[in-house]
Amino acid sequence: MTTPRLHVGSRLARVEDPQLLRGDARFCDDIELPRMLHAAILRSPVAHGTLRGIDRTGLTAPVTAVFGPELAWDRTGPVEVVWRQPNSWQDDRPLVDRTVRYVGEPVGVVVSSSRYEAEDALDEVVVDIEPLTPVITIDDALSGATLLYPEAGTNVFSHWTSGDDPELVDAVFAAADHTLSIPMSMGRVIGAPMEGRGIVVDPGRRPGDKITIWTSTQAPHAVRDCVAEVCRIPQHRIRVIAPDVGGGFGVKDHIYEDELLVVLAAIELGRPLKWIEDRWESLVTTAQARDERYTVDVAFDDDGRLRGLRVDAIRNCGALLNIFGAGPLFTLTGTVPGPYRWDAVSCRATAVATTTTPTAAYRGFGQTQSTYVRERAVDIVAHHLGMDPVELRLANLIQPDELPYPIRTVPTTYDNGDYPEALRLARTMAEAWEAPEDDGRTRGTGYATYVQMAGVGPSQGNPHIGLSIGSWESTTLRMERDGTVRAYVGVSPHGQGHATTFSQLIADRLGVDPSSVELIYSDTDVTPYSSYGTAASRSIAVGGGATVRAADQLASRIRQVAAEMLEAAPEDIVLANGRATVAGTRIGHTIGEVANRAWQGWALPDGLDAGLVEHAVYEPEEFTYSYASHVCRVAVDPDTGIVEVERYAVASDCGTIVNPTIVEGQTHGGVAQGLGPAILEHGVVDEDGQPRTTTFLDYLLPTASDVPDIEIAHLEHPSPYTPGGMKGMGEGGTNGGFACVMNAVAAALGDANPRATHAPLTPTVVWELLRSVATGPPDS
Ligand code: MCN
Repeated sequence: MTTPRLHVGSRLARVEDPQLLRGDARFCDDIELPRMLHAAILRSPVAHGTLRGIDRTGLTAPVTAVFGPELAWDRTGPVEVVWRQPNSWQDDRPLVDRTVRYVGEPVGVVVSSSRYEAEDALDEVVVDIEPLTPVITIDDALSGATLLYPEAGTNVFSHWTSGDDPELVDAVFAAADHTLSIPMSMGRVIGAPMEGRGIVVDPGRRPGDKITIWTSTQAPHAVRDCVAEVCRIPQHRIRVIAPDVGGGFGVKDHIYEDELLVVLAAIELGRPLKWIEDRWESLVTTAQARDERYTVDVAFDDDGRLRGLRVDAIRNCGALLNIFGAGPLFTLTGTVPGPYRWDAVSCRATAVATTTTPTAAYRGFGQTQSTYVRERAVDIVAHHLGMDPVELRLANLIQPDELPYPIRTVPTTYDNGDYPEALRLARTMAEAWEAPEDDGRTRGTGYATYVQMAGVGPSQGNPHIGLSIGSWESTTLRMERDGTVRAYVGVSPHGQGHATTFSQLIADRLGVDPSSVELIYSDTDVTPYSSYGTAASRSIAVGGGATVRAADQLASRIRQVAAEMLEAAPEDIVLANGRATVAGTRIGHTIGEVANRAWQGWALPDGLDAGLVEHAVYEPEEFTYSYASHVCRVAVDPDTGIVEVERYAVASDCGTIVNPTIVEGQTHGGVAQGLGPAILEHGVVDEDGQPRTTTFLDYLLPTASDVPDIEIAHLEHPSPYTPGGMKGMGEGGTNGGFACVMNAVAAALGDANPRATHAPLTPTVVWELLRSVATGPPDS
């Protein structure tokens, strides 16, 4: 059957926006309950130490309760790591350990009738800690002089190799005309969603009552599962609701230790309890990202042919392995070959523990890093050979007729598309930019080309990579008696516009207007299960896939009922414009009339049950691979080192585009999140393990004035796998944006190009690079 395309592909205005713009949205902090108390979290003030307990003797503030670590000790189950990378020893860990390992680590909860009083009490309660030596950097961790988990005997959480046989890689490197070994690094990044984390817990009045939790999360079912396991409560007694969520970017894809302590405290007190993260907590205690170091070896020939890639990546995972472990490092190594034909690729990955805030999921989840190391290396190769970086890329890109194409580092294949066309389109857009005025600043143009792995699946592949959850999604559709539709989905949006795009998908298949579809999500008592909610750019490919399936099933059911009413064959019934008509005639009924008949339950076709409800599960057959080429032009001020991103263009393909405006918005936001950590954002920790970027004066998020207009050109090769042909793209802008800006700044630095391999390139770094001697990596 061909895909109906009336609303799919249209620029329908986001149905989510009016309430957000009018201030009518309901975030976690807007939840008010009778008898509700407020929590503040007791945290470790030091990076490393032995927790002796809590001293309440100086307490004068009026508090309802102070819970120390004993709230968790001996009464909770372990917090599980659901994705365990090779050779990993931390499969789970206690909710509150007897050792603290980062500044801000939660060790207890203060509860009072107001947050102000609870905060005052925090100053009077002493967290008693015997200090230990902090371990801050990757080198500190690898030295092993101080161990975070002495019982493990190492600070290496996990390590593995992937890709081609080392002998093949060595042979390719030996045969190549040139090899370069390039040191690179990427600084620590902080997610910083506009709305911080937060949780409101209503434990019910009596032991055994249902516990209702409102929390700012991307994955309500994952929160439910974790609360049940850690707090030892049957799952059916827990209801988790995500109200409106003001951004997540990966950092809200799991429940945190402090939030679990709030759940325990609420149960203990038998009163509703609210905790809302403040900005300091958001910048210090919410999971951070990256903080990685790489050695990138690249082999190539005189004519610019890329031959071999060898990446040694080390990630600072911080104090503990989060729910997805060192997953971003796994994705980095899996996706590093990108859209090029290599003769051999291999990777070595090492995840280390330090006494810093844990690093975990953040938009890109390793693919920003893989794009960066590869695309930066490709530019350096072009620079080394004196070739045009675009021509060098074009000569090495996988051609459309070579797809599907096997990936050298993971046992999957790229699906379809035209990678060279995206790059050519990006170049055409850049060539149309007017020449800049000579204002004393140095210009540089940079490119980045990538393939984005999205829509993870199938589930049966997960055990082979150590992932203990599934990758499928499901949707239940119910057409009401008047022909309006309720769609219950497992994915849980927090800015991606699902209510708009999912209704577009459904509307076209049922022949109704999108305004008559209501999307219902983010409530574990009401919606279908989703193991990890909205993350990994999977919602439209996997959740949308399930929705398309359910809509097709429901359409078939509506056709059968209509056919009986119209004395026609079901295959002759056309659903369009709110009517079910016999093909080629104007004879028909409104869809509401047909729906009413289905719910009345009489005069239905033989064997057809009453009602109009369909449920469909979609298990992805394969990943989807969207792709794009980015290009930007930067201006570097030689006196200050300040970088301005002046022009930016993206040519991208995410299969069937459901809503171009939303896809473009996702790309804009993604590019901003790529640009920021390239030139502005840097999470800094001092030698004692104290975070130094604890306000937005220190941690420089890009503002509207830092992000230029972004031109976007679309290609559209529908996925051969997903129902509807959609591919995921939500993280792509970030993946391309980071590498593209890094390459542009490096180009602006001219001969100094190869040295700009350590991100971020903040004004100070750029200023210093402009004044140091250019020394590229030696050609061996
Ligand atoms: N879309 C479309 N047609 C396509 C592909 C996408 O219309 N072919 C639209 C859909 O509305 C889809 C959205 O674009 O929901 C993003 O696409 P998808 O790749 O399916 O990503 P998800 O919806 O699963 O969102 C997750 C992704 C991730 S992993 C992060 S991190 C992220 C992001 O989305 N965090 C965000 N975008 C964000 N946007 C906002 N505003 N806030 C965040 O925290």
